[in-house]
Amino acid sequence: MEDTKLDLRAKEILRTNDRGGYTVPTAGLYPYQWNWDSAFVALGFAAFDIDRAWTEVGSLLAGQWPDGMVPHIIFQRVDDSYFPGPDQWGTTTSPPTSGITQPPVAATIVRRLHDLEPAKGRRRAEAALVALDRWHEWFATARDPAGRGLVAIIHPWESGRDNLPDWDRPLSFVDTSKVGAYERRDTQHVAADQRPHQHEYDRYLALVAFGRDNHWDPAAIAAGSPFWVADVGVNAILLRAERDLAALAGALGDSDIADRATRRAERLQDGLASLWSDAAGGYVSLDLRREEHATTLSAGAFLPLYAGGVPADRAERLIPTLRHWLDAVRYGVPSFDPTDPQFDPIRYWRGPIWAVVNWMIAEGLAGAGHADLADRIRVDTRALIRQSGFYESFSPIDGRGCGGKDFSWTAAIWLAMTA
Ligand code: 9WN
Repeated sequence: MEDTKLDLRAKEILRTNDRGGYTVPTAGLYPYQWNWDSAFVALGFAAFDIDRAWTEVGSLLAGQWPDGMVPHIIFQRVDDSYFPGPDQWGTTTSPPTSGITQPPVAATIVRRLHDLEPAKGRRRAEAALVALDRWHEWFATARDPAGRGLVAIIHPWESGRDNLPDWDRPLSFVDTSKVGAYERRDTQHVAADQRPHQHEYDRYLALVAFGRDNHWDPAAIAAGSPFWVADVGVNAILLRAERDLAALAGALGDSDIADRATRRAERLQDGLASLWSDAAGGYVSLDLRREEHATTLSAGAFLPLYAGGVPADRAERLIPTLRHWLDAVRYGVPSFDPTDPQFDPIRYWRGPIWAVVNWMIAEGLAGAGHADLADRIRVDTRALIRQSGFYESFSPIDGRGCGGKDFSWTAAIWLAMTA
């Protein structure tokens, strides 16, 4: 298909997945509103319908909890084609939501929407600013009670990179003996070899039960969650989001929020530095219960470049590693080290390429003065979509589409990379 037709198709996918003020990631597999998907969807809509982009942000932030958390799923309209649904989460909001969050990419995108048309977006940017500040403050308190500058995730789903090999060891400590029988719905939509294994799902559900049994109380979860890990992806995305929130607050003349976001960013900058592993040769996740760094690299290793402020000697190690990865596969960027034995080109976050991660890595590279590499990643992303269509993810080996098709965030990134 020619690029002009793909532009039209991308817009059509966003329109078709629009359920009235919020957008589902894809029909069938994911029938609800997801947090970071919605933020990227807003970026895509911004290429042709800025009002609709702001509506997406508004419906996402309307799901904010009283304590500031913005949930990972908003169950706008109950649909049993997805499991686990509202009953398993046992939250008490209306509409119901999950009890966990997702990578906080929203502030970065809200800043972009505002900057596109500052006068037109002012009122909605001001409302979003307050909600985003509360969400980031929640991260700083609920997920970093010790104040070490690293926020914890309590479930692999909070990383958005669900079955990354980084979670294998921390998950091995999660007791699944009380997980009863259940029916997975994901493998009814998508081939099982492109989805997480059953033993991982059992642990995902045990962690949902832990949160539900503790009424999603942040203090109880911080004290006892069997999974308490600093994901390099979430920490880098939050640091970038704090910087963007501070800039947005400055543009809107809110010095209180600007100061708070700047202070939080300074703390996160120190925390992120502690995720560097000389042994792995890059930034990795850290199991905060055991003080163990992950021993392998994922695409998250490059996200501190997107956060900004990576010291020159560390950037000098990351860039050759990225080039080496790109030379090892046909398309970049694989979600996991393609030279590691655990790499699997079609199994979800253990190898496949994700357009949204490519967008963040390319933004980071461009900002760090590596325009050539940023272009290469954008060229690959567009080539994958031209070859295979708007899939959820893609094999780095042969470019085939994996997971759900006509996927909202893939369409959004096509539009964002064209604009
Ligand atoms: C669980 C919606 C979401 C993405 C995640 C992706 C996948 C859900 C699932 O789909 O996760 O949240 O059921 O597999 O891993 O990043 O937000 O597209």
